[in-house]
Amino acid sequence: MKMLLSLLIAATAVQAHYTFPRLVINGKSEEKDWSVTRQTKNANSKQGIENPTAADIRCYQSANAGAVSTIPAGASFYYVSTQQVNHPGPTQYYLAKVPDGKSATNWDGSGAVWFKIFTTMPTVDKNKQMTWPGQNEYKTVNATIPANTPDGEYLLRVEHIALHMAMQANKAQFYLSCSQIKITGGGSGTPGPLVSLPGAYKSSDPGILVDLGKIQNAPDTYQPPGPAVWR
Ligand SMILES: [Cu+2]
Repeated sequence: MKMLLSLLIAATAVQAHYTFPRLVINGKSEEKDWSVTRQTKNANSKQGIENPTAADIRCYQSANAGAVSTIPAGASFYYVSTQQVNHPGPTQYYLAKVPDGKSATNWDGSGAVWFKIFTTMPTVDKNKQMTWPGQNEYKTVNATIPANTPDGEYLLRVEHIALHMAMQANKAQFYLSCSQIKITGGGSGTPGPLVSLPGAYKSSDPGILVDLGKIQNAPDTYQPPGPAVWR
C-alpha cells in the first residue's frame, strides 16, 4: 500500500511539471511553440532541473530557435505554461545582451552576461497559506522590459523554481526557457550586476535549499537566488 501510494504521488508529480514554450509580448503570443523561444530538453518529459550548477541551468535548450521577436522597452510580457504552475516558488526573469558579431539566433549566452530584471516574493493569505505571484496559473507572472535597457538583441530567460521539496539538497526544481528577442526604443542604462549561468547559483543558496514550512510566518525573509534585480 505504501508503495502504491508513492507511485501515485510520483505520477501526480510528473503531471505537475511544466515548460514555457511561448513568449507573449504586449498580449501578442509568438506564432507557435518554440519559434522564438528555444526548445528545451524537457519539451516532452517536462522534467525540471535539480542541480543548479548544471550547464542546463542557463537555457536547458535542445536547439536554438529560428526567429527573433522585437519587443519595445517598457513592454509587458509573460510566458504561456504547458501545465498549471502549481508548485510554490519564485518566478524570475533575466536578460543577456548578445555581443557584437553574434546574433540572438546563434549566441550561447556564455560568460558573466546575465542580469535579473524581475523576481517575486511570497505572501501569506487570510487562511495563513503562503502563496506566490502566478501560482496555479497557466502562465507566468507579468513583467516589463525595463525602459532603460539599451537597444539590441538579447536572450530573455524565464525561470520558475519549485520549492515544494527544497528542504532537501538538490531537490528544488528549475523550470526555464530562453527566448531570442530584439529590444527597441530603449535607454542608456548600464544593466547589472552581471552573472554567469551556471555560476550564479549554488545548491546551498538560502533561496534554493529552503524549508518553506520554516518561513511560512515570515515570507519576506525568503531570499531569491541570484543577483539583485537591476534598477
Ligand atoms: Cu511538479
